[in-house]
Amino acid sequence: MSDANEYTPPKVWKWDAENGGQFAKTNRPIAGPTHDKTLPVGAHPLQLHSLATPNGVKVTILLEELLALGHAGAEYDAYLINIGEGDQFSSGFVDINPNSKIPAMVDRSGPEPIRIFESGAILFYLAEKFDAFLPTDPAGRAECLSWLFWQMGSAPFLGGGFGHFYAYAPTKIEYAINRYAMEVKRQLDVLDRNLAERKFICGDDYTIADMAIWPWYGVLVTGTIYEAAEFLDVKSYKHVDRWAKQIAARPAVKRGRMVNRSFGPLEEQLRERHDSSDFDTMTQDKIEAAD
Ligand SMILES: N[C@@H](CCC(=O)N[C@@H](CS)C(=O)NCC(=O)O)C(=O)O
Repeated sequence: MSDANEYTPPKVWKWDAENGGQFAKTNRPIAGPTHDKTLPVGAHPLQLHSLATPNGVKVTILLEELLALGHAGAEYDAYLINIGEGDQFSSGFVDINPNSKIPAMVDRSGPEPIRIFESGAILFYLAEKFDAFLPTDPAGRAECLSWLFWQMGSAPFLGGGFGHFYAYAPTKIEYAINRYAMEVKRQLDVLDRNLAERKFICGDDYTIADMAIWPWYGVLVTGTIYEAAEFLDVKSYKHVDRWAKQIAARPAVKRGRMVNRSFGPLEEQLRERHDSSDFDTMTQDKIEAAD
C-alpha cells in the first residue's frame, strides 16, 4: 500500500481554514463563541437545542418514549441548531455547552436552570429524573451504564473515524479506511454476540443503552448512514439487524427521529418541536405548502 500524497508534518501545526474537508467551514482549533446570540426559551420545563444527527436523536427518542409512558414533566421545546452554519458557536449555546456540540439541554423545572451537555449525560440525567429506562438493581444498573459508556467511547471510531474517512474526506485514504472499517466491524461483532443472547442491549428490558446505541449502529445496519452497508457487509450481523428493526418500529422512535431534522424528506422534518400536535401540523411539507 502506498499513499501518493504522502505528508510530512511541519514542526508546528498551523490552522489551514481552507483544507477542503466537508466541515472546513465550521471546524476550528479553538473553543469559545464566535458571535453573540441568546437562546430562545419556550414554555416547557425542558429546553433542547439540537439537530437530528445520531447524537441528537438519542435524546429526542428518550423524550418521546418518556412522554409515551405518561411522564408529562418530559414535555419539551426543541430548537434547531444548524451546525453547518455555526449555530453551535453562539454565546447562548456555548453557555449551555462549552464544547459547542449538539445536543445540549436546559432543565428549567427547578428553582435554578440546570444545563446538561453530552448526549450520554443527558440520557442518564433524564432516566434518573423520571426513574425510567434505567434499571434500579445494582447489577442491572451497572450493565446498563457499561453499555451506555461503551457507546460514548465507541461511536467516535464509527462517526469521526470510519464515517469521516469513508464518506466525507476529500480523498480516499486506504490506511485510514482500513483501520476504521476493521474497528467498526469489531464493534458490530461485539453487539451481535451480545444481542444473540439478549432481546435488548442489557437484557429483557429496553433501556437508555438501546437508545444510545441504536441511532449509530442500528441505523448503520439499515444502510442509511455513510452508504456503507455493502462495504461493511452489515447483513452478516443478523442479531443487530433484528434488534435494529425492532427498535425502528417503535412509534416514539419514529417521532424522535423527526425532531430537529432539517434534511431528508420534508414530511419527516419537524425542525422545531413545541407540542405533541406538531408532528401532525408542523412538519416541513405542511409549512411549505401553507406558504
Ligand atoms: N460526545 C458528544 C458528541 C456530540 C457531537 O459530536 N455532536 C456533533 C453532531 S453529531 C456536533 O455538534 N458537531 C458540531 C461541531 O463539531 O462543530 C455527545 O455525544 O454529545
